[in-house]
Amino acid sequence: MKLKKLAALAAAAVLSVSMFAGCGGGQSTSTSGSQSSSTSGKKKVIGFAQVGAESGWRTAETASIKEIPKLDPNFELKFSDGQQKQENQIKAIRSFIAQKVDIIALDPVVENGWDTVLKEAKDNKIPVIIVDRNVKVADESLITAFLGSDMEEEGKRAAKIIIDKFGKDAKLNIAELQGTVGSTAMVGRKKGFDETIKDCPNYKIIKSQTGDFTRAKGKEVMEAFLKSDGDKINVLWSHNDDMAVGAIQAIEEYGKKPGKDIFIVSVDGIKDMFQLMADGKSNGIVECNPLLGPQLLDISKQVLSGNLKDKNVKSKEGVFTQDQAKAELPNRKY
Ligand code: GYE
Repeated sequence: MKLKKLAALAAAAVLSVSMFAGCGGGQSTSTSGSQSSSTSGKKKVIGFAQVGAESGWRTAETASIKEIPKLDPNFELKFSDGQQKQENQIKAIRSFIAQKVDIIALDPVVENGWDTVLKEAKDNKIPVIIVDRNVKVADESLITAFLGSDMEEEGKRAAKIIIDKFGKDAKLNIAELQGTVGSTAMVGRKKGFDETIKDCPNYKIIKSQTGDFTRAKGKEVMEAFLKSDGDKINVLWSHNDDMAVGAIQAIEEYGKKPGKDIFIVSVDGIKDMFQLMADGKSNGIVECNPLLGPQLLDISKQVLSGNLKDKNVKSKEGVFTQDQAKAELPNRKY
């Protein structure tokens, strides 16, 4: 026990040094809302370990989470950006434990590898709420609650947009841009999509590679796909909008018309993608809601008052096609 506490304190010290150095540990931590509960004895503190800043979806989620102290001044938020690295997120959790936060909220970059650090949180009696992506742990009691989307359902919805357009018997060569390997968003979306197209004997995924959910990598990987199979690909299935935005640039540079020569479907629903769809350059969006701050606050209050209503809370989302893009654009909040 003593050793563990020392390790946690050391991790906190390393973190605060890197904070003051400006970057250092490849991870940044910030606090919003005044005085922590550990010093004032009043405010409840949520420590949020974020994945990174890889996409428009992520930026919107971070902004929504940072609203928490404004929505309820009895709450303070400690926010850490893991820069897409699990090791940074583990350090952040250890620092939150050392700072004795009231709740740890984790948006995990990948699903596996959290057992040890979440056990440390449990040993220190700090409830853990998993947000957005999920974790796989042997002991479910390490998790107090989960809030996020049904990623498998999103993959199914993406496949259905394609089936609705072309029918089950069409001959299609599909290029797939995968999200971060081992993340729930990638694993779930792939599974849901693959299972749904099993009914379509001539749908073939001829290219499939990760673009790590970023525009830059989406573009780079699509360029490589086009170079080898540019004349064969007629559908692009992208696990998120940002990679599709990058891929659309690659398709245009290659001399093809995105949305016409290549039918494009992606997940998230960021404004940039709605704009591209309104311009006729993409064909379908499966919405994934990043505005999770208010729901996280609500669940945190339930947990702290000992009245958790539901251990698994799903966020609400829809599906949009090209004909709806112009009308929906002014309503987009992210
Ligand atoms: O779709 C993607 C982001 O985990 C749901 O992560 C999230 C995904 C989102 O990078 O844009």
